[in-house]
Formats: sequence, structure tokens, C-alpha cells
Amino acid sequence: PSAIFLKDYTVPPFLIDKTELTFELDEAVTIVTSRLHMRRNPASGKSTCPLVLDGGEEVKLVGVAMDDYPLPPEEYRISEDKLIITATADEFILTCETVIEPQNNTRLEGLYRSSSMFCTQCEAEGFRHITYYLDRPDVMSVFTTTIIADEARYPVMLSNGNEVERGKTDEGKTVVVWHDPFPKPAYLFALVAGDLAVKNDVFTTQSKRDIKLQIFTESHNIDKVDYAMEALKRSMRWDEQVYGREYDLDIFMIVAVDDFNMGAMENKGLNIFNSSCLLASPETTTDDSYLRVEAIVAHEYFHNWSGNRVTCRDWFQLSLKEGFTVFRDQTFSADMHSETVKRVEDVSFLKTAQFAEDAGPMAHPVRPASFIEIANFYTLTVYEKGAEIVRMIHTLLGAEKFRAGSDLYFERHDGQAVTCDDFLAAMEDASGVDLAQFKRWYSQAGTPIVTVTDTFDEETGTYRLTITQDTPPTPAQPTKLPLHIPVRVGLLDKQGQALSSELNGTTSEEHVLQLTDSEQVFEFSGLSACPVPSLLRGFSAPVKLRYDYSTSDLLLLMSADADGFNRWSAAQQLAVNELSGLIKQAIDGQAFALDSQLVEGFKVLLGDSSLDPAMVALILSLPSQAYLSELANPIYPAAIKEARQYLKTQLANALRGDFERVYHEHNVQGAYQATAKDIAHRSLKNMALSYWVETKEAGAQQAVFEQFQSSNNMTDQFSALSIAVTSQHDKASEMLAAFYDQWQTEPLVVNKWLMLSASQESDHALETVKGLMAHPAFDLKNPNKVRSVLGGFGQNVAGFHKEDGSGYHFLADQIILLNKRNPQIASRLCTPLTRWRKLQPELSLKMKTELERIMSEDLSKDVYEVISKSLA
Ligand code: B3K
Ligand code: ZN
Repeated sequence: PSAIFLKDYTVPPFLIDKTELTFELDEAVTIVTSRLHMRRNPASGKSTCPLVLDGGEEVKLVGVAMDDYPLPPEEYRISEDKLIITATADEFILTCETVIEPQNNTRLEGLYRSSSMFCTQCEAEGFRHITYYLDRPDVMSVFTTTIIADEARYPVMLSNGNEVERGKTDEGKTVVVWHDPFPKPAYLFALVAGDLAVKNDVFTTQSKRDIKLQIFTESHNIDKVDYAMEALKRSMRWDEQVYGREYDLDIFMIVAVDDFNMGAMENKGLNIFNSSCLLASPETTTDDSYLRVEAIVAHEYFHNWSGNRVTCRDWFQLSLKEGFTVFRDQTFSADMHSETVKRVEDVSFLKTAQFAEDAGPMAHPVRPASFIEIANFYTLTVYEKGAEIVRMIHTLLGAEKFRAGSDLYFERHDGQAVTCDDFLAAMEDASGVDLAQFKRWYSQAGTPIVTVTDTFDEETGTYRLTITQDTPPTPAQPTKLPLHIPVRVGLLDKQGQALSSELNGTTSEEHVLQLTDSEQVFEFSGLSACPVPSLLRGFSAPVKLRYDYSTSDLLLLMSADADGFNRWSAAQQLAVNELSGLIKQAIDGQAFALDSQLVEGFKVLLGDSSLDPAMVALILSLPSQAYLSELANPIYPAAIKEARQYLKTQLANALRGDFERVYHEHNVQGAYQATAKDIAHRSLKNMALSYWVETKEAGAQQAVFEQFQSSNNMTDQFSALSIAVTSQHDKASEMLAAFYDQWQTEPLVVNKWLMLSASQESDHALETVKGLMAHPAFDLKNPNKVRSVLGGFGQNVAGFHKEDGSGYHFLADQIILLNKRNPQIASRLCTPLTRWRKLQPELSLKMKTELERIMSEDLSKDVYEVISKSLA
């Protein structure tokens, strides 16, 4: 397999003004007929080149015709998935008849079957698995889709746009025609057919148009879509109010499917969702999943403008739509709930997972310069770091100018396929802010390290910050240039009061420093004593901040900073400092010695009832195994686990009374509601329980068991179960078995059970996982189940990182097994193995051996790219 490069981009030599598709759906074979209204692209300057259409190896060509004349065999050929037609007129209609077998499509790209329905996934390059086409996002076409199927089995037949015709064939099959007036690339095409239940609603837009809203599921799930429907209406309203974006078609549909490689897909007017990201009910869905449903419904809806009306010129520009849309959904969720809590969660995720990606062999710029398989670039870098870039633009421009930039972007590029540079140009033109240097964020990979030192001049009352920036080398980018980094800063006195200071003629309690050089000095005047700096408030840039805070400074920031995010950040740093010492002691085989200041800090926190319980819970949640691994080099997984466990137990024993009290104080009564307030209480209650149980007191053990048995909602029940499993509760196994019995008919709950069971730490964890994969609840064809079991196992330190390498060997076996069946899923499973260079020496070698073993197989492009880059 070879790479393709952004620098080689050329405009398409042909355009397709209209696309007419006919699907004759059937269990045995599906016949797809396309009529493509094509013409040579005047902008390409190529007036004689052949027409090259993209296809897939499973697409069988039955016939091809030009302006209704069948082409003789010498005028076309098929070469490596491409259909090449040698001579064409400047304008013509190309007709292709192809045959596919959706029921045998295990890749879940293109047209495939999930349960008893037909559905599609075409982004990024799935459409070519349906029929021959110019499968690239800068070819935009008006689609008309005819679906022919047996109405008894497929009463619901959907595609993009509006239903315009319905009738019967001579054989009695039903014919439905859909027309989408908005030109779109093939990746936004969708088709669904099945025996589905529907929930209807209406949304009245700001210009008073009534939009028909429909959510379709298999009939047994239709009682679980109310929350998604409400979330959809909130999203539609929010996009009008915050971005001035109104919905354009008269109908908006969402369909839930069980077998789906990703979370969801923003097909024009017909979103398709992984059922795990759409269905919700109090008894079966946790708070986290409720919030996820809301965020993803919003995300896909927001794509209607940021992605569909204005799309990407090529796949290197993926972050144009994804970074912007993630930023939009993050802000939406913050507005619906708590801004600070949302920011902490997002940053925590970024610093754990995206920073790890940036430090590994797959590191790439937000706008990659090359790829072998685009499916591998739906990454945390493109999505989450891409969103941070948009957030920084928002910080640099301010809310008003940012909105003006967004308005200009949509107005200027409506109906076009454009680039990240076009987005920046609109932001610059509307605001007058120069983003020339800022642009490097799109092309330079790696996480910048920002180091801060300070001095105070008593005589002049001047406080100086010296700030340096440095981005470490990443694959293909050995040296880096300085970036334009916004650093939000506030200053506090030693009592925690906010201090006003003057910087460059502006007096304020907060400043945004514009970092543009590799080293810069900032002078704050008007101070009477040396302040404590609150740096990078709100995580104003995706960087690693280094400043030598004393423990007392961190305690002060944690209890008094005006920026809620930095209060959490200070607490996190305190815990990281504590844990770093403990991890080192564990590696060196020394006895653990704990500093008591964290205990004191937590005690104050637990006693302060004025705080948002959600924030208290976040502060109490110790840095995760994954985050500590990201910080470590080399990584000693068992030492990290041991140190975390020791700290948790020590805190539990020192503050046992506080945890027990807080547990009882935050017990939410009454019917379940997924509101910020109730979610906050539940999160603190369950966090307190997770500590209290570490004391091994009978009362705590009993509380866990009772909560498991008597909760009226999945959040509390599943928290109790997880706590039982992680704390090795006497009844953990009994509870796991009871949980399965209770929920075996609810696949989404069973997936949670699979995940938790696979993560249960023990010496025989691998046998447990093998047992799960042989369990009737498991299904290798279903990505959610594969992710649950293998994802759970990946977090199982004792099992996955077992010294003999058996955990790595097992994961490699599964990757090899899925490599051809479902390349996208197989490739994602490789992620833990890409970290091999950072692991402690003995484990590192064992992991490398498995990578080499995978490399010796006949690999899909997806897996080949990740494994070969990991070994390079
Ligand atoms: N745009 C889709 C991603 C589809 C990826 C397929 N490999 C989901 C989203 O970001 O909204
Ligand atoms: Zn998206």
C-alpha cells in the first residue's frame, strides 16, 4: 500500500451534476443502477484524459452505457478497483449496472445489513463499495434515489431529502423515490430499509417553517428515543440562536442501527446512529451515556451546516468539519449543563488520549500531509485537537468577531467544498485579526511544551513571566517552528484574592498573553507582593504547561482561583505530584511514603457544601491509569496501578467519615432525571462510595450491595457494580452474574457487562476474556461488542500487561482475525500496541514481537498503515 499526499491535490477532471440511483434490494443480491450526468470540469484543464471511477473489489459490474449506448469491452477496463473509460464526450450520461451482496458485507462500509435492515455508511470512501463513482468530497451532485423492495419485509424505505414518489412494480414490489435538492458529495449519501418503528415530532424554525422530525428504530427500542428527540430540538434551537443557522429541508430523520463502526453519521437529512449513541432510558442508561447521546445528536445535527452545506475539498481537510463541529457540540453541551464541568471532562480526555497520540508513532498534524488509509485519520488529533484550534480562534477573536467570521464562512462557501485555509481566511477577513502564524497549528504535529519561570521586583512592583515554547519532534517533522499560543493568565495574592495588574497598558484581573516566539517576557506592573500565577486558565491552548508550583500554591489555586477549570487543574497537579513519588517508590521496590497535604486539601473540599458537587467529584477522581501512563516514560503499568491503589486506600482511611457522610448527603431521591443538578449529586455520591468502600468496612460493603440491588436507575446500579468489581468486593462475582441475568435482553446493557467483566483484574483475566468471547452474548460481527470486550481487556493491567506477554499475544490474534473482516475495527484495536516504545523494557519487547507477527500477515491498508508506522 502507498501513501497519498495533500501536495498532490488536483481538481477533479470530471463533474457529476446529477446522480440517479436505483436500488433493487433483496436478500440474495442487490442490483444498483446509476445514471450519472457527467461533464468534463473546465477548471481541470484536462480535455482528453480518460474517466476513472472508484469501485470496490466486491462490486460486480454487469454493464456500462454511455448516453444509453452499451459500451463495447474495448472501451472500458477494470484495474485495481477502478473502472476506466477511455474516450468520453465533454458531456454525457453514464449508466452503470452493478451487483453487490450487502448481507456479506462485514466491513460495514457501503451498503450492509444490520439485524433485519439494510443501511449504509459512506464516509469517507464507502460509496465506492456500492457502485462505481467519483468518490471524492469535491464532486458534489444532486441525488435522486429510487428504492425497490418487498414492502412486507421493508415497509420503511428511506434516503436523503424528500420522498417524492411512491408506487408498485409489476411484480408487486414497492417503489419509493427520494430527491435531495442540495448538491452533496457521495459520502453524505444514505439509504435505510427495514421494518422499523417511528417516533414523530415537529420543530418550528425561527422563520416559522415546520420541520417534520422522525426517529426510527427496531420496534423494541422505540420507547427509548424521547431523550434524543428532545436533544435534537434543543440542538436545532441552539444553532439558530448561537450561530444563526436554520435547518434547510422539510424533514429530518435519524435511524438507530446496532452494527456500526463509529458513533454516528451526518448523512444529509438522514442521520444514521449507532444505537448506543441514540437510545436512552433511566433503567438502562447511565448519566455519561445520556450526555453522550445529547452531544452526538447535536454534533450530527450541527454538521448540516459545518460539513454538509459547506464540506471538505479533500480528506486532508477533515478537521475543517470535524474540529469545528466538535467545538460547536462542546459549547452546546456546556450551555445545556455546566461550562466548567464540561471543560474539565473534555480537557481531561484530550490530555489523556490525544496527547498520547501526539507522542506516538501515528502522530500527525490536524491537517495531515499524507495518509495510506483515510479511515485511520478519524482521530483524536483531527477531532479534539482540531476543536481546540477553533476554540483558540474564538479566544483570539472574542465571541462577537468569531461569530462574524463564522457567518462569513457559511455565506462565502455555501454549497462548496473548501479547505482549512478558507475557514481561517473567513475568520481573518471578518475580524481583521492576523492568523498567518496561527495557521501552523494545522500543519505542525506534536504537543507544544510551554515552560514558565517568574521573578518579582519588590522595588518597582513588577512581576515578570518568562515563557518558552518548544514542540518535540514527531514522525516526518524533526524540527518545529514557534506557534501562536494564547495563554490566559490571572494573578492571585497569597490569600487567594484576585489581583489587578497592568500588562502592555491594559489593567485587568485577567490577561490573554500572545505567545509567538520561542521565548518571550511579559511584565505585569502595579503589584505590591509576589503573586501566585493562575496560568493557562480554561486550558486556553492544547499544550503541556511546566511551572514549578509549590504544594501550597497548588492548594491555594485549588481552593480560591476565580477560574473553575484551574481549580481542578491545580488539584490534578497535586495528585500527579503525589502519585509520581509513589510510582517511583513502587518501581524501586521501596515502602510507600505519603505526603499528608493532599489529605488536608481533600478534607477541606469534602467539607465545603458551597461547591458544585460535580466539581468536587472531578477533583476527587484521581488521575487515571491512562493519564499517568501518558505522563510516564517509560511506563510501568503495574507500578502505576499499585501507586494509585495505595493513594486511594490512604485517602479513604484518612477521610472515611467524610466519605460516608458525603455518600449519604448526595443520595438523590425521586424519579430519575438527566439534569446537571441530579447528575452532579450522583457523581459525587458514587465517587464518595468508591473511596469509602476501600476502607473495607462492613457498612461500606453493605452500602455498595444495597445500592446495586435497589437503585431505580442504571447510573447508580452500574456504579455500584463497577465499584464492587474494582474494589474486589466479596460479592463482586455474584453481582456480575445477577446483573447479566437481569439485563440479558438489553444488548446495550450487556455491552457494559462485557466491558466490566473484561476489565476485572485477576491472574486469570485472559481466560475470563476468552470465556466472554465464547459467551452467547458475544458477536464478532458487532463492533460495540468487540470494543466492549477488547476495550475492557485493554484496561486490565494484570491481564493485558501480564509479564509473559500473553495479553499482547491475544490482542494480536484478534487483530489478525478482524483484519480482513472489518479493517476499520481491526485498525482501531491496534492503538494500545502503538505505545510499545514507551513501555518498560521487558514488556516493550514482548509487544514489539506481536507487532512483527501482525506485520507478517497479508494486511488490509488500515492495519498495515498503523502497524508499519509503529514499527518504523
Ligand atoms: N462524520 C462521521 C465519521 C464517519 C467516519 C467513518 N470512517 C461521524 C462524525 O464525526 O460526525
Ligand atoms: Zn463529526
